Amino acid sequence: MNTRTILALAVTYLASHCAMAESLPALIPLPQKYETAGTTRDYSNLSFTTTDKRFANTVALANRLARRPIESDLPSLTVNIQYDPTLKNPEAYQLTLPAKGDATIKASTDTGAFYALQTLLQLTRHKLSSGKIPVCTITDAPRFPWRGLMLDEARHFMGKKYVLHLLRTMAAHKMNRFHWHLTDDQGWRIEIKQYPKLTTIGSWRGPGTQAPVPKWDRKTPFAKRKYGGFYTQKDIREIVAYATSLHIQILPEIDIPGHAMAIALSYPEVLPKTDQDTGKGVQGLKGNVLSVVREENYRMLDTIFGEIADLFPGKYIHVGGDEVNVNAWKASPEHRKYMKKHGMKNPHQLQNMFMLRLEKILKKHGKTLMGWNEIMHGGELSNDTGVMAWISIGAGLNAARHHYPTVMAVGSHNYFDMKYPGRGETGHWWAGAISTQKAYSWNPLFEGQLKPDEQRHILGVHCCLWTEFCPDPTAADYKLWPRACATAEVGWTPQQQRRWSHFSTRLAHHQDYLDILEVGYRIKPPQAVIRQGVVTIRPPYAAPATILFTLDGSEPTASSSIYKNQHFTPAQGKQLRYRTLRPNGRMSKTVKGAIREPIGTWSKKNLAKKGPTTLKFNLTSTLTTPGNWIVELQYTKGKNPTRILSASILENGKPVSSATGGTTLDPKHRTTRLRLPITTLRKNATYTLKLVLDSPSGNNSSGKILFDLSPWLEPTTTLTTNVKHHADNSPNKAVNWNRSDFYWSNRNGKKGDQWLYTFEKPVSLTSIKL
Ligand code: TNX
Repeated sequence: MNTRTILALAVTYLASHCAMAESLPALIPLPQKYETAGTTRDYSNLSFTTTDKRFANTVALANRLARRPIESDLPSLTVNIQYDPTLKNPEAYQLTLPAKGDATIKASTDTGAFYALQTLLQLTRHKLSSGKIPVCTITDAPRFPWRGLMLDEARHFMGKKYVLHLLRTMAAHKMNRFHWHLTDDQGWRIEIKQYPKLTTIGSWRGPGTQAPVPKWDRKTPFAKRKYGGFYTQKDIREIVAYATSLHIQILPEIDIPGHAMAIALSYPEVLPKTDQDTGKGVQGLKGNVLSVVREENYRMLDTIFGEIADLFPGKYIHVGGDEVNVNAWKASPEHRKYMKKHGMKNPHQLQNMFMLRLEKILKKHGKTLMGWNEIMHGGELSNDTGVMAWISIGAGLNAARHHYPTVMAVGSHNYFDMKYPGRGETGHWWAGAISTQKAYSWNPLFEGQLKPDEQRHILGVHCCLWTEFCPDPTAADYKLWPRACATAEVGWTPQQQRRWSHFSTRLAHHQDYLDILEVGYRIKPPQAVIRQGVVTIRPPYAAPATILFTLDGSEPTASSSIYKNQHFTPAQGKQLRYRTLRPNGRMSKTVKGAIREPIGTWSKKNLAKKGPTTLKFNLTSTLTTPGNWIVELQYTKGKNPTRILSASILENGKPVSSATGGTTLDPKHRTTRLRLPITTLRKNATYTLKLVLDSPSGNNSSGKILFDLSPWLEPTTTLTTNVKHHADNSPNKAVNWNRSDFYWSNRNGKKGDQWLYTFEKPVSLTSIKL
């Protein structure tokens, strides 16, 4: 190769990369194929045309949405929508934006054309005034046919305006299934003409009603007034029509036979007659499980599902089936008699019998049953019954192995009622905190664990917003977005094209589009870091961001100082308060203080091939004060479990503080910390941190090493209790000061429970949190 060829190659390489960086379309979900020469084209307005009737709806909608109120000499760009039968996937499209002449959209259905329009709207950021469009060709089709989102309106009622807004936001991300959790213990939200008490009684709770205030509302304004609401059938028809126009199918859910307290309060006769205490279900409630042997209940359900089937055009109706307290049946003589008569050994067989009868009722109304993964308990179901896996990935794999159409809606990656990680974030955390990265970084197909004929049964992905801790639309938008942007891409984009780093960069720019759509997404706050004695603030995301700060401990407001790479001292750092400001005036949560940069990492590069490794880090500029210093290991990835054997602080080469025995780090146990108390520091001494890590099965493991002063006292404690723990969340973990470890029992507290804290040395405490 001569110099010239090499130069030419280098230029081509650079050109293609610059083109990518410059024209990086902030599209979410990322299309299958995006080809561009890196040039752009100016235009004023977009106008859509077609000669094919099947695209009439999209053309009308497009002309309405894409109109930009601008005055300009530039020509408008005509987009022709054409029928292309070679596009086999009904949701596929091709969008061509040439340097000259008309643009084209090709699709085989109106849905495909609609998705091309969504891509075009994102590309042009319509309403933003730049009027530039990249010259490109996009060839696109979804990876999964099911890309869903669930909203629980039983716990808190959001109302029609919010639902319409949510549907629009979903469609903008090419999500096509809206799962509407319309009933639960705390409320029934859909008018049923033949059972009016479901809404006159079942939709209301709190003062002036028969329904109790749920525990999550006891400290809110909802505890003080009658709370509730429901959709009339007219509202439902309007919402369904709107969803249909956005190519979204609605999956209504009536949660039975458990989670049925709202039905039971309206029509108490639906409950089993019991001769013993039923105990409480997982969520601490009684009186919320329907009788499955009372014939009248099936007539009632037939009527209810008949009305529902008429309202919703989709294929499936979701019947819940989760968390049923089967003790309600065991405590009933009629149910015991039924089991005996039919040779049933366990009450889950009753649930199976109930589901088989519901399958028939739904079939009669032209619908197919779908339910939460517990519907698989107690026996086989029909082949076409859909299973929505929530409790674990394993539950989804199990359903796919049984060849049920399976939707992956697993708590650990898709439950957006879980908190975001970070201080000040609220919400559930039984499935762990869920970052946008976590929502993004998984592959629902599990090719390594499912055979191809099992993978075929995975319909797609689905995120869920349960609303116990989400009282209103503002909270709902915050919890859903941008995590649901991640779900949308997991469902749409081929796995080999998905990269978190690429996605997070696109997401940073995509926020402008979310602002246009008026989505109240969570704005990522910046983070201040201490590095070699200097405090700086790191920007929150990879797009221009405005950061507001104060140094007097007050909450930053729109008129506070704007951060421009100033340096602060660690003492100022303690007073520092800062947050992100968006162009529309919305702000992130405020963050206080600064964190220390990791002092190092471990990975293949510095770990021995197998067995123990000693790592050393200079602490001289870090160790500025005596106190309870903590070394924390945060696992990021890798197959081989790694353990910290010991940690010590060396003063001029001699250990002055040591600790041993951290937990083994793996994908389930991601952090461990050891305490290294320092009572005195010597002037001019050199300090070193010495760690011994052990990776017995190989060095495929990596993570960050943090070293910081503990904000707490952290006395050595043991905890003993007579309450049984759940899984490996044993009492000793609750007092090890590891934020990710906790003690967890599966039952509520009761009289006679004891927790005994023993401190190694006397301490003075103001409180103990349980
Ligand atoms: C479990 S997921 C439930 C819901 C709760 C949710 C909270 C499922 C089928 N049942 O009733 O709202 O956890 O995360």
